[in-house]
Amino acid sequence: MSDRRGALALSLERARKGLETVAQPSSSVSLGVEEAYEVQRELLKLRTADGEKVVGYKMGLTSKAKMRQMGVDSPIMGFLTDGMRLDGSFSLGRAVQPRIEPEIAFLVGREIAGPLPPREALSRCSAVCAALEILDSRYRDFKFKLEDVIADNGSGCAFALGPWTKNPGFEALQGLAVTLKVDGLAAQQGLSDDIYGHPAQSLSALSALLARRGLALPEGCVVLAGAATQAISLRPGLYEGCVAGFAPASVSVSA
Ligand code: OOG
Ligand code: MG
Repeated sequence: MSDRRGALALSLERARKGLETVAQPSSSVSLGVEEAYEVQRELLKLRTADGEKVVGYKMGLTSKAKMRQMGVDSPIMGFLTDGMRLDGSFSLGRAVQPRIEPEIAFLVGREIAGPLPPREALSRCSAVCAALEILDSRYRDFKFKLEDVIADNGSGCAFALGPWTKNPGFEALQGLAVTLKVDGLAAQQGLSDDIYGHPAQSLSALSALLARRGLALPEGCVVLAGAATQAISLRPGLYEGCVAGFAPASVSVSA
């Protein structure tokens, strides 16, 4: 590991814990995508050394809505830990500039050692659910380039899952309305197809990104496929991530 990667990971982890923002690495150095993933790996080492466990992975920037919103045009992956999993509530005091977005999540039933095509990757998932992701960029003004956001674990902060439903198969996951509700009212609306054409395509892309780094998706692992809509700023209220045909994921946000 170069000192540069370790130092960047440490500054991002300090910013996360101290609820501060830092300058985007791209403002002073040219990282490149591979080195940015190495910074992400160093970040994960810091968190596992603190007792957190990896419970899954997230894909990000898999929809046109998100790519446009963030000005980044390439999908990315990040890790999810047990410390990021929410049990129905979230306090704004945990984050600096949080945003929320509706997602679809997969539960891996049989190891996915990629790269696997979408239908095959999906067939190894035992269950699917609606989910919510809370993002919190460690960068000033929530602005970043591709390498910056990869290093910062895809702006990952927290996630909530709805009840798991048996995997209904590829066709049944096409064309489903994905809605973010705030206090019962629709705030953002998209379709499952907005996630990389099909959320299973996102799973497939994740399996390839991991395989290039010698990693697989183990049984029991959770995958967030990426938001179908733009993310919105988080304020106190009741948030629901809804996917047609599935029970919603909900989070009550307090000041
Ligand atoms: C990057 C993370 C994007 C998604 O679902 O598209 C993401 C960001 O928008 O800060 O998680
Ligand atoms: Mg997301």
